[in-house]
Amino acid sequence: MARILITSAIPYINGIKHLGNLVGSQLPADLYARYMRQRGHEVLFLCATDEHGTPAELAAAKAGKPVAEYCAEMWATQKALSDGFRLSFDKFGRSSSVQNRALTQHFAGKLDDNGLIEEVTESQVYSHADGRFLPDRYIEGTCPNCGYEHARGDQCENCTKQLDPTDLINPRSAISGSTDLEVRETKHLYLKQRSLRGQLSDWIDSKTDWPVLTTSIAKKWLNDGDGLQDRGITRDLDWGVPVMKGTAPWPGMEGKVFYVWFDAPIEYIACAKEWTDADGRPDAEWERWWRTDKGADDVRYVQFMGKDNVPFHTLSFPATLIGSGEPWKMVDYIKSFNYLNYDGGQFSTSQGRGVFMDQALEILPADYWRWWLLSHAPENSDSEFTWENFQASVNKDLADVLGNFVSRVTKFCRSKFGTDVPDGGAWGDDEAALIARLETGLRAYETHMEAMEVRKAAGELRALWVAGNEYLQSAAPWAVFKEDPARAAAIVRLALNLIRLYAVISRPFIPDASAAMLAAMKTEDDGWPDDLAAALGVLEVGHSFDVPDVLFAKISDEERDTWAERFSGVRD
Ligand code: B3M
Ligand code: ZN
Repeated sequence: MARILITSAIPYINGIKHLGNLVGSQLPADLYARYMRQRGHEVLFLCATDEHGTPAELAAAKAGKPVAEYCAEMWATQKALSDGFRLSFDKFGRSSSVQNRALTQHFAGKLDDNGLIEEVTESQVYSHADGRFLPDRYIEGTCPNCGYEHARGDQCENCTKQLDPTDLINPRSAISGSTDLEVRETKHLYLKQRSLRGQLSDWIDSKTDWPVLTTSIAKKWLNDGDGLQDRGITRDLDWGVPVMKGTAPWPGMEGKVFYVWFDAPIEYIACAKEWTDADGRPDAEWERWWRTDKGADDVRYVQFMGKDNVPFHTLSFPATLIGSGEPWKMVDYIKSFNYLNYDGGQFSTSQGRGVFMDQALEILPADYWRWWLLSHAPENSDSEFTWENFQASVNKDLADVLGNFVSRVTKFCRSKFGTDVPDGGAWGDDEAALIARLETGLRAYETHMEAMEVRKAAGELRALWVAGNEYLQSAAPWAVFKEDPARAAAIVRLALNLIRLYAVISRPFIPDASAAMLAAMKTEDDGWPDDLAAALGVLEVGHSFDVPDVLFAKISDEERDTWAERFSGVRD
């Protein structure tokens, strides 16, 4: 038995997440956590909301609420939705927690002690009307290159030219529209990442088993062009972790906060502390997951995230951990994802384009989405959600293959033998062939799950469902019954046990359907089927069962068209 620490990238607080966000980190992380628990490992699965930074402030302003209140409400909303999708976090924390505040300040202090922090004076745009410094992307103006009138201070969206706010013609605040702007001097803390370059490079080189997507992004930032840059870790904002050196004030940094990307990954650690603090357990409990001097050296730590988050997890956060000089657990494996697109374009939070987590659950239960999203996870390339494809997968895989198998077997048994596992007959060559096929498929499924090859795992699971259907079709107990009822009973006995097997092995993908199947078979998941033959004999002669309600309803063309229409525009 191993100990596995699993974190998902922590979703930003500024609104409800779309299905592209979900499949890019939280959902595959949940799949892996569920599987590893089922295999008997000790798992700690953490996620949280990422609550600091300008987007949080602006979203709160738009909602007309104080930012702390907005974040608390949105945390509750996101928590309810992750429960709705059956994301099995051991703790869904908050980066604004007192634990994260203390740890973030602690890390900054350690980095400073180790000579890795530098004070830099820079000039930044201050807006009198807004009473604040403006981050580059909240300054708008005309692009000097192409004349586009809504260019942002960091980049022109129209011609893609990288800009400085001072390049803009007629600059104005993107928040208030005010042109009453002034360039002021301000002081910030920089983390001297360049001096950690050698250590980071060695560490990344030691990760020979990482997915190409992860390693290629890490190496690009480490080596390309200017390479690793020192990084500003403070901001002139009101909302965030106040800049302190440990528990001491930081002279000259009053009123400033840490940059959201500095404190957000530290929340992975703080979240473990939130988890134990909530239950009043000692620090030793979370430290055994995070401190290599307190037992975490035998933890396997796996992170899940979208590809845009990879540089922060392969360079910035490791720089914080290494630079602290303390024995923190470093990540062992980073599973990263490409993007899921929506019907010919991109999912977009700011434009409200695509299907969002709350809307998805209004339409259909979680398992339908979990199955489609995971079986189409954007692993090796971007993938695309279309309503046709969603309908086809649900109807075929879930309704025709799995759902139909369960309903056919249980109904046939009820009509011919009643609702107890029937006695009689014996298994022969067909059953031996099926079991051999299942044995091969199940071990392949396990291999893909271990390796976090999500699509391959889904494909193998589907193939296992198909094998059962094909067996049932060719064994044809309904035909055999007339001549040889005992033989039909033997077939049904195997098929009923297959329902149980499917419930157990499908649990990580479709936990609710799995629970419904186990309840109908009046049985439990009592462990992974390491011994397949034994697992297919758990439901013994005389064991009673129920015919379950329809597990998966088919999506009609009309529903598909209605939803496609409903989600064709933007969300209000
Ligand atoms: N919140 C970015 C995102 O939502 C960011 C991830 C933080 S992981 C520490 O994609
Ligand atoms: Zn331009």
